[in-house]
Amino acid sequence: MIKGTFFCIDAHTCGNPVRLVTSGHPNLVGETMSEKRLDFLERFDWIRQGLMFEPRGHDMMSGAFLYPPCSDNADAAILFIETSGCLPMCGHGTIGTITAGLESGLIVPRIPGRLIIDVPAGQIVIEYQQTNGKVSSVKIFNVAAYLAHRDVILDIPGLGTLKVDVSYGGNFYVIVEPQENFSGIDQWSAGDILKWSPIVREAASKALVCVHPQDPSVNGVSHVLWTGKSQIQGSDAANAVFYGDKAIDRSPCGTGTSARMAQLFTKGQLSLGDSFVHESYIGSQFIGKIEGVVEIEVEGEKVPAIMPSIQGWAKVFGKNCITIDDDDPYAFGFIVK
Ligand code: PYC
Repeated sequence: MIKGTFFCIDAHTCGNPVRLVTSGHPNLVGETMSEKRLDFLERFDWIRQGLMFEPRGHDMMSGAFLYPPCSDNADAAILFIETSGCLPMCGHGTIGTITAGLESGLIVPRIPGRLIIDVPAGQIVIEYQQTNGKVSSVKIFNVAAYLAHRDVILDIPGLGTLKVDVSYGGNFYVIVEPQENFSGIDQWSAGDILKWSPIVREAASKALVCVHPQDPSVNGVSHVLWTGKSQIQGSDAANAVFYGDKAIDRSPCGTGTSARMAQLFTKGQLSLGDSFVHESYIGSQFIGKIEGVVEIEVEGEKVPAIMPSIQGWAKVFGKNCITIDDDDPYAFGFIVK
């Protein structure tokens, strides 16, 4: 029996996939996108698995549903779906969703060039450029980002000790900079990153508590951000972000770039107003900027946070109609480990 039929627009943001699902939206319970995200995960996760995992998706697949806004001031809302679950926020996913949504007419702005979007992590503002129907650039004014843990020593069996930071930019990131037991992403193969990331993530998860102070449903270290020398002219830094079970982000990673800027700001290496061109593992670039500085309260203490922006582009390349039929033994997908 066919359980669902989903029309999709396929795009990529600086190389990383975004599948915007344009029909087959389940009705979600909740007042906010955070509550709707939890409802989706509890009752409709088969849709994510069917559309993201092989054979309809792949290790890097990620996507989104557009929903009506939850807040009076917003234009629309986004639910992110990924191989790893439903992220509270996804930068490359937002850039792809906004591009595909505007170009297809699914998103109609109240003020041309500007959108307010509800996402599970909070509310974001978008500024975009569109000429003759095509969107050439999307800038996200992201949720507050902050350094959650600094200079933590992790013991990684087979690799040795690593000194890491954990920073929040819409998801919690373990950030690993070059040091004795890690020579930098320019020296490591993709295979090395895929091998060590899950081990580092598990070690960080065991050692540290990461819970967002304003929304406890946003918790846990989900991503590992490795740094190293950049290869492309104009980049201020380079990174490779690991997520899910086997994915390296092909884009420079929007929430990762936000987390990295918060880390560098708190450690005195970036200041208010600085821009930060961040390079991905395939050499694509996002332009980050520290737009504002605020304080947030974490466990009764005021900690510095930044209001980051991230600017990038996406290209739409196809449309498809995907069915999930429970007659198919792989209706809900699989992951090869
Ligand atoms: O761009 O925020 C991002 C992201 C998260 C995981 C993959 N990309």
